[in-house]
Amino acid sequence: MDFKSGFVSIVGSPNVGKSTLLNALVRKKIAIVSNKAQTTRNKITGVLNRPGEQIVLIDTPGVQTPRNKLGESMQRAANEALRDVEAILVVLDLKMGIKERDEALLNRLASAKTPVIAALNKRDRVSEDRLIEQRAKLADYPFVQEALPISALTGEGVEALADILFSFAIEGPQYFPDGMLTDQPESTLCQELIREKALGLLSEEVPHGILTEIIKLETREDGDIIDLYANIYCERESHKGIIIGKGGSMLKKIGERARAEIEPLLGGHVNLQLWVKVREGWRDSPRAIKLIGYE
Ligand SMILES: Nc1nc2c(ncn2[C@@H]2O[C@H](COP(=O)(O)OP(=O)(O)OP(=O)(O)O)[C@@H](O)[C@H]2O)c(=O)[nH]1
Ligand SMILES: [Mg+2]
Repeated sequence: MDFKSGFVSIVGSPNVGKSTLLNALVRKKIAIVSNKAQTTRNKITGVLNRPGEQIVLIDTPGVQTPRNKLGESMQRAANEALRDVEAILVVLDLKMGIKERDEALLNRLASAKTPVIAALNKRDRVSEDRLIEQRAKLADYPFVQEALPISALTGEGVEALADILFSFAIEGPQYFPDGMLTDQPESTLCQELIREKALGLLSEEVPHGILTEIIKLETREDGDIIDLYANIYCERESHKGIIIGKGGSMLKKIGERARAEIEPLLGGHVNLQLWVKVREGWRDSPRAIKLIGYE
């Protein structure tokens, strides 16, 4: 029998759980997650394999009005992901409810020729009544073929969703070899994990202005230790102080949490060194945006 494959884009408002869902479907953490909006900054590819079939998922940045060049790149990435795919998976947040911006997105998808399915996420946080109420809202969007309640966090409904995704596979090539679950290199995963820990620990406006950059990733000659050096950029001198913390305490915490996840990923002891630097207005700098993976 011929191989079957297809692309499915994951779209939705910020913070609804798209990346959490990507990780749950792929069963590996390939995208970082945080409770701050606009965590994902680029397209992230995840691969689902079944015998003779493959679905390539594309996680996208949450849809939001851009305020700088980075925002524009993010919006473009999310828009591009709607093209040339077998299906579009819209993630909606049951807890927050279907809001104006979700409706704006759904309205845009109405004219798409691509099949649309919805994941009603965070089922673990809401009552049956809430589910019924939110599901009723989708009656206004009859082109949505399925609306499946799930919890990306607990895994409820995720396998059933995977079954639906595989139903969109059509005759086609195996795009990714067995065992390759993402297109992201290890250095990108490390860079992102450091940013995730910073996002989780910092509050207010600081997280949105953070950019991480790996400047060295090298196993020492004796093979025992991996040197990982990274810069954390922020937009203001005052933010730099917050990221470093009293006597370096915050930076230490970010480093410890990042190392705990990076070591199993790289499979060795990691000597992680972090530097905090100020780069004003980097979100409007093409060079900085390139670091995130945009050409
Ligand atoms: N309770 C609950 N929380 C969830 C669920 N899925 C995601 N979350 C939480 O929702 C927050 C946002 O998750 P993300 O996966 O980063 O959301 P996202 O849609 O990728 O966000 P952006 O990348 O900013 O667009 C995190 O705190 C997650 O832990 C779920 O099913 N249940
Ligand atoms: Mg995300």
